[in-house]
Amino acid sequence: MNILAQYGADERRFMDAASEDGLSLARVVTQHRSLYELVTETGVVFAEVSGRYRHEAAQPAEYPAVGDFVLVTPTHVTGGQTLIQRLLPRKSVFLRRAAGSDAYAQVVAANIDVAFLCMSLNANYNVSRLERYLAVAWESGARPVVVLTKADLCADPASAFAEVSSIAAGADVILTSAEDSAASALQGFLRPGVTAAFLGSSGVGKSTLINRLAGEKLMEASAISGEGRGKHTTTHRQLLLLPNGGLVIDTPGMRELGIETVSLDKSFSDIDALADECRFNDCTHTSEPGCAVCAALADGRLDARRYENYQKIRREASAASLSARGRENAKIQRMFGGKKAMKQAQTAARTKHGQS
Ligand SMILES: Nc1nc2c(ncn2[C@@H]2O[C@H](COP(=O)(O)OP(=O)(O)O)[C@@H](O)[C@H]2O)c(=O)[nH]1
Ligand SMILES: [Mg+2]
Ligand SMILES: [Zn+2]
Repeated sequence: MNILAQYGADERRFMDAASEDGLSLARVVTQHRSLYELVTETGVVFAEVSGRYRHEAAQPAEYPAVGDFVLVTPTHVTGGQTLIQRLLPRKSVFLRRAAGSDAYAQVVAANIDVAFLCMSLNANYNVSRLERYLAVAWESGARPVVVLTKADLCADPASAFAEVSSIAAGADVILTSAEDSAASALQGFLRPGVTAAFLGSSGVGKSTLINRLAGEKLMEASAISGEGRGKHTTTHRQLLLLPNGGLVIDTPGMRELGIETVSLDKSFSDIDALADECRFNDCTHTSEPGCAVCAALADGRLDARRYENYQKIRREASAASLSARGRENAKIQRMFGGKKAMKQAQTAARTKHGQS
């Protein structure tokens, strides 16, 4: 089997690559700042984006990230380093918003089929945070699966499981602990060519689960292709090929998940259904007359914590889309910028107002 097919490339990816003369297909397995580690049909290579790519990329999310398929100019053409020339369309993308002033979207993982949302049942347990992950995951295009870890550290895992199931409608929920063979429950979601990303706070047990899935037989792409000579690397590869053929992405733990875009109708389908009954189509479910969401909140059908969290996520998502629009305007400003264009515009404006 072609190594790229093992790494999740389907017919469509191969066709995309075949239609581009001189470029070949690759998948990003690790990124260290501007240096990428890629799987290509001849094994693992290090690469950077081309000067043109850098010039044309308008924002961080347009750069390749772990899981992305890219088209590269191979070394036998460049005579030097492999260069990434193009990013192929993402079939799914898990985005977060950077904290602080640098409010750009960041790609956590691309082209994932399953998003394992990991939360531990000890101090990390926080239903509102899970709702936030679910809102982002449903929007990503991947299938969300909730993985509750460290059940052995929880006095009553069954009730935690029930609570999580009640807020995660539409997503599978899996309970794992250090002792059981959790790997087998997760294995059910993985098949050859399927990519799953492990997401969640640092310390919840993502790497532990991945190590269990991988066992001792962690496959190295360079070994498979027989191109391993002198290429031993100490880098921690984020995208891994499992012995059974599935692919997993270990993401660095996130302290918090800043919202970029969300799908509230899927993650809060209960509130979405209530909202259909509100008197006004643009109801914000705060103080409008005839608000079915407020009514459900008042008579206890809707949990106050869940409602507050829904409003919080909604506010963050709309602030994010506003600032994205602001950046778009700033870009247009830059495009029409340049002193000459500005002077021409000023002259035209004065003429129009009869002041010339
Ligand atoms: N008690 C208990 N500890 C666990 C379990 N899974 C992982 N740990 C421990 O939690 C710590 C963090 O695990 P790690 O996999 O590195 O978390 P990550 O940051 O999400 O990748 C390590 O000390 C693990 O040994 C579990 O199911 N039960
Ligand atoms: Mg880890
Ligand atoms: Zn309403």
